[in-house]
Formats: sequence, C-alpha cells, structure tokens
Amino acid sequence: NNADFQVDLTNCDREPIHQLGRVQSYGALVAVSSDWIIQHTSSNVADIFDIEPNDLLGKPLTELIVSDTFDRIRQNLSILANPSGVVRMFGVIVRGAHKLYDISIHQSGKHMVIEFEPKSGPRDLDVTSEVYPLINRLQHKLDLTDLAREAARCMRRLSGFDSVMVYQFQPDASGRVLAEDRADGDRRYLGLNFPASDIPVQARALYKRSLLRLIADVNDEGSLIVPPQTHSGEPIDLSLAVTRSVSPIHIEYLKNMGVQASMSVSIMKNGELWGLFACHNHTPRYIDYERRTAIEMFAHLFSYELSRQEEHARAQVEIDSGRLQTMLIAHMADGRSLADSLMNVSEDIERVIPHDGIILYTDGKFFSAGATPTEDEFYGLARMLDTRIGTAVYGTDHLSKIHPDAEEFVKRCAGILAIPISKRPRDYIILCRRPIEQTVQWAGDPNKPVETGPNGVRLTPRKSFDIWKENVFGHSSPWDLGSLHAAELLRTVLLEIFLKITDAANEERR
Ligand code: BLA
Repeated sequence: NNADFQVDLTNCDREPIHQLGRVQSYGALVAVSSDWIIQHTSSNVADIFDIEPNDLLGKPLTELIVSDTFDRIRQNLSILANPSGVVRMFGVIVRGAHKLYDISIHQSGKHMVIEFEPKSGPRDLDVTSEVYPLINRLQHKLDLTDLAREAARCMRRLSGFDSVMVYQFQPDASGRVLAEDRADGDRRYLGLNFPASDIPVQARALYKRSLLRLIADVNDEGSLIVPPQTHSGEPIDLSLAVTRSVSPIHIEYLKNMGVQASMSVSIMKNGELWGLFACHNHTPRYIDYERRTAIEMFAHLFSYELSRQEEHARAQVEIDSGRLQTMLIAHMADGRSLADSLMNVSEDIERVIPHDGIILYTDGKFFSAGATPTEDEFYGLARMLDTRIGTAVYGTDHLSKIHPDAEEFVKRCAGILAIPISKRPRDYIILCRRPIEQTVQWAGDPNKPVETGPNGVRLTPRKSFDIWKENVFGHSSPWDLGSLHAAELLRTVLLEIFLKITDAANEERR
C-alpha cells in the first residue's frame, strides 16, 4: 500500500511521486466520475471557494462551474481522451465565488480531474506576446553554450525567478548546468555535474509527460485529497495535475540549497527529455497558470532552436573535416612526413574533436603530444586494440574497464578514441582524454559550511557533486556522436592519403 511507503535515500527511485494524495495550497482539485459527480476534493476547497468539502462530495460538477464552462469541457472530450491531454481555461467564473479562476482539466484513470487556481487580479492578456520577441533573441546563437545562456536570461525575464539554470541530461542520466543566470550576478552551479539520482528515474519519466511544475513555497504543507483512495483502493494518479504536491525528499534538497520556491520546465528534443530549465527563488513565488502556459510555450520553441543549433554543429563538423583534409594534403605535398603533418594540424583536430592528448603510431614509430600513455604503456594498449577492434573507429570513456592495465595511467588518460589509419591494423591515431573529474571545477565556494537536514548532508548540491565524482571515477567525458562522426571522416581522409603514398612509392619502384 502506498500510504505505508517510507522513502529513504536508498529507494528514491520507487517513491510514488504521482500518488502523494496532496495538492499545493495555491489551487484546489476536484475529481469527478464519468457521470460528472464529484467524488474527491482537496480539503482546501474551503479556502479557494469558501465551500466545505462535504458540501461538494456527491454533488454534480455543475454545482461548482457554470453551464458555459461545462459545455466547453464537454466539447474538448476528444483532447481529454489522449493520455497526456490537458485542457486549459483562463479567467473562468465559478458559482458563488467573486474571483476569476484558471482551470486545468485532464483525465486520470476513471476520473476527470479539474484544478482551480484563483486569479489575484484581472487577466494579463499580454503574456503570450512576450514569448516571441524572446525567441527572436535566440535565433542567431550558433553555439550551444551561448544559446543556453541567452535562454536562461529570457526565462528569468518571463518568470521573474531569482535564478535560472539550463540543466542538460547526459547519456548516463546525470546532468550538467550549461547556463546560469542569477539576479545577484553570481555563478553558483555553472559547469557542475550532478548524479542521475538527484532527479530519480520516475521523476524524469513524469517530466516527459507533464512539462512544468511549480513548487511555490517549500514550507507549504499542502492539502490532502479526500477521500484519499478511489474505489480501486489507490490514491488518484496526479501525474498531470498542476497543483500536485512534490516529494518531501526533494523539498528537503531545496531547503538545503536555501531555495523557497522552485519551478522546472522540461526541455524536450526528439521526444526525449533533453534537459530542464531549473528556476529558483529565495522567497516563496507563485506565478499564475496563464503565465506558466506562456513559459511552457517558450520552452517548447526553445527545443526547435536546439535542433537548429545541433544541425548547424553537424554541418560545421563536415566543413572542419574538409578543411583538415586540405591542410594535411598541402603539408604532405610540401614533402613533410605524415607524422609531421599530423602533429602540425593537431590543434585543428582538437577543435573538431576535443581531447587532451594525441598519439600517432605509424611505421613502428611512436609520436605523442599532450596527456597520453607513455610509449611502453601504449604498446600494451595497441596489443589490446589489435585484437579488439577492426578497421572502424573505436571510442571508450572508460578505458580501464576493457584494459585493466590502463589504471596505471588513468590520471593522464581515462578515455580514448582510436582511429585505425591504415589497412594494416597496426597504425593508429589515438586521441586521449583526461578523467572527467579533473576537467570540471566547483563553481561555488567549497569552504562554505554545508547546511544539513534530517536526511543528512546527502541532500545538498555539494554532496551530490561529490557523489557524481565518485560515480564517474576512471571515466573521461563521453565521445559524442559529433566526435565519432568527425573521427570517421578523418579516418577516410587518412586512408586516401595512405593509398596515394603507397601508389607513389610503387610508381617510383617501377
Ligand atoms: C526533483 N531534482 C528534482 C528537480 C530538480 C532536481 C531540478 C525537479 C523539481 C523542481 O522543479 O525543483 C535537482 N535541482 C536539482 C539539481 C540542481 C538543482 C541537481 O537546482 C543543481 C543545481 N533528489 C536527490 C536525491 C533524491 C531526490 C538523493 O538529490 C532521492 C534519493 C529526489 N528530486 C527527487 C525527487 C524529485 C526530484 C523525488 C521529484 C519531485 C517531484 O516532482 O515530485
């Protein structure tokens, strides 16, 4: 039974965060059965409408909403039949109340869930028109970091939160703060990485379906849904509920960070969760559903800008590789050896495929620059590669896993990208990367005392950073698709050059 589920730091992945049976105080929730009879309400309906829960339970929904609103809901039943379908209405009247409400409607199991948030003033009709000028500011950004930085600024404008971060998920579900924009101009978390467990697997799955959550006040106890269980004996599934209360574990994390309100907005790319805008405020902060909807739209449009940027980066790799080929051929036409020529363009290779060291092994000769294994260490590695890889490019971010001897030189080289450059399996270019924990720095002041809560120091970003470092021990940063693609192009270029050299040699012999 979910009510008996006790969360601790070892079972976070199993906390049923969609079934906590509670809403935040900024809204009220009612759930109706298919005949539109109110079966559940949050106990704060008394604050939101001045009606006691018992006066609503068992009554038709039309006791609460006017017939015009009811008709609009029924006209949208096809949207609501979609598993992630949500209908939004702004500035709606409610019977007996003197305010306007924003409402959100969705289907959850056998129930239709309707949430009401009172508007504090009149409707803010300009909010959607704020989005497009902000998106225009992103359109000229060709570099991912620039794009993310500008998006963080725009998001801070639109949301009014003190601090906005762009958090990007990595292939292992850990995350990295790509951009940070703060009202105090500080850099607290920029460039830092956090382990996958900080945003557990069920939360990431939920954030793909429900794109925005607002935690308006970490000290809000929220309000229970009554009765707590449906006929099937389970609490209502609140996955798509905009007033859903959040995990107490995460609340403690936020408190330890000194944050009193948090809003995160999913950034989707190709149907996957690419990252989040993580917005924080040092005081409680509520923003209404209409503005939250505009913010969601901004995040949505931002995804298109991300795809455009990625497309540009891919095209750039092709151009850079072509340029590299021209340069190599020019060097060699000047009568330089391949080794000489390659070492000459190593900075250009660096630009296309970031690395910390490079080895060239050709015709039994070893050349190296930067942080690499020594010649002796390389021979062991080459024996492994000769048996393990064929003629294709091979990359690993955890070399010691497949080649235990690499533990000896892990401080210099934790990951390699091996490019076989001759038909014979013996010649290689090997690009090396240092361990990842050496290449990131703690952005804040590591000497500041860490605040702890009932679950100890674990729930702080500082401790998360340490845990991330433990998790990635012995790893380099991963070789992304762009690097692998560039390496493949480089291999083709070099094979061609090799063929020319061999042909020329044969010609001379004749
Ligand atoms: C949710 N954790 C989250 C969210 C973020 C983070 C952004 C989304 C909810 C929100 O909008 O605040 C994590 N926030 C971060 C990180 C930074 C940040 C990494 O600002 C870095 C700067 N969290 C833990 C541990 C557990 C955990 C150890 O650190 C459990 C073992 C749980 N985090 C947790 C859960 C949620 C969460 C359960 C979901 C909250 C919800 O939506 O109900």
